[in-house]
Amino acid sequence: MNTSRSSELFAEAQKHLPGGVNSPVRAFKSVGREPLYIKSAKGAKICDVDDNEFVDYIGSWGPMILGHADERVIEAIRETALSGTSFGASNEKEIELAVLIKKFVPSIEIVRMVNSGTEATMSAMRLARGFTGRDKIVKFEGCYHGHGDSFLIKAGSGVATLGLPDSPGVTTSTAKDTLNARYNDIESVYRLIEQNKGEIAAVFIEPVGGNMGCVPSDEEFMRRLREVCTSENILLIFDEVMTGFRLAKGGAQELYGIAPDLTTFGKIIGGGLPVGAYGGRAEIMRMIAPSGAVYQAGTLSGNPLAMTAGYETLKIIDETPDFYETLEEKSRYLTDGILDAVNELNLNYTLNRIGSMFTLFFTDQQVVDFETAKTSDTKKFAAYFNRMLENGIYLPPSQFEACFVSIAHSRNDLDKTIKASREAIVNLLG
Ligand code: KE4
Repeated sequence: MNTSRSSELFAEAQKHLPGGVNSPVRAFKSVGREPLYIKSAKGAKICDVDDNEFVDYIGSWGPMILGHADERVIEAIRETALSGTSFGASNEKEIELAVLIKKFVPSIEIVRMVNSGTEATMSAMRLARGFTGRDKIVKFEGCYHGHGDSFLIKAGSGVATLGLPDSPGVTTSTAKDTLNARYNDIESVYRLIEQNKGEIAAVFIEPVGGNMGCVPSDEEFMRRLREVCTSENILLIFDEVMTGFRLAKGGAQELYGIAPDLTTFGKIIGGGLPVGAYGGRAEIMRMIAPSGAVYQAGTLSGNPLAMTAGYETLKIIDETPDFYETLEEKSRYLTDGILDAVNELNLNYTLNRIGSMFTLFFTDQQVVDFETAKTSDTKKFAAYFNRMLENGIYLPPSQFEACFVSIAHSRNDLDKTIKASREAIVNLLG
């Protein structure tokens, strides 16, 4: 596969950007090759600067659930842009998007728009501390909540991909207020609560882990987590930046039938433009300035252009009959096909899937948390990734990420992926 133009661009980029990229996981470091430079995308396909075309399972790390460059979204963005992109003032579109988010997610009574998932989780954390008067937070090893200092302790996604236990620059005084529990292990939560009685403001969780690879939470675990947070007056915060509007209209909280106190959003609600949001119970959210004393602000928050992209995306989902059923069908067809080859070859790799999120782990262990995810053979993953790329399939360049199926993936795309996966696995066996 000719990637000479990408190579040239990467060499140039490294003179100007840290590691040549604007987000670490894109550097392809853990798969031992240079990153590709993408010039265009449409539907389920992306095209690089050397005119190589791929079936895309990154979807910009989740936002592109409709597929890339959906005409209706592009047209709405174009139309809005003609009247200006950002005013730094209130506008009708921010209300429209807020109303739609509340329609989809009943636990949201009040919501604040921000510009990224990281901003959403950082703000939700400050709010939880302000509301409870407590300092500590509980997160789960392997979960990733963006790059806010308090979350960069045993985090997933790029932190795990690069094998960084924690990040320099996070002060010990910050780190001491972050407690790490084990995903799907309620006893580890109980122990932290006992050891920090009355000091924990919130438990942050990805209700379905997407940043250690795809790791769904156990229903009983989630039920007991809700229960103990309620009884201990600890806010339960669902980080649905990835799962929001991905797994169902109401996200993972709809699937699990659990109402968190706060939820953070990102990705899909921006329809490909930078949007994050956090919201939840009115009595909590009203503490956010200017209705309350907890400060949070943003120059581009709620700008009409990004609001339009998000609103149009959610509206299309809302108006497409059987949207999630179709997505489920496509995703099941794909992963059944991938597993057929794995089973026929008597390999016992683990494939976790929930809705249109999935990960093939190169381990024979059940993957239920970060520890078991880390038993995966990342060298095998890298070889599989590169073979798939050569075969025209673009997967997340890390064992510790989730793949995303969009509504635009055709049967032909899925068959091509299944065939490529079978070939890549046979190739692994040498
Ligand atoms: P952003 O700040 O990247 O918009 O959102 C941070 C974030 C928060 N919470 C969850 C559950 C997330 O998955 C993310 C970001 N996800 C990664 C992909 N695993 C973004 C990709 C990247 O870092 O380049």
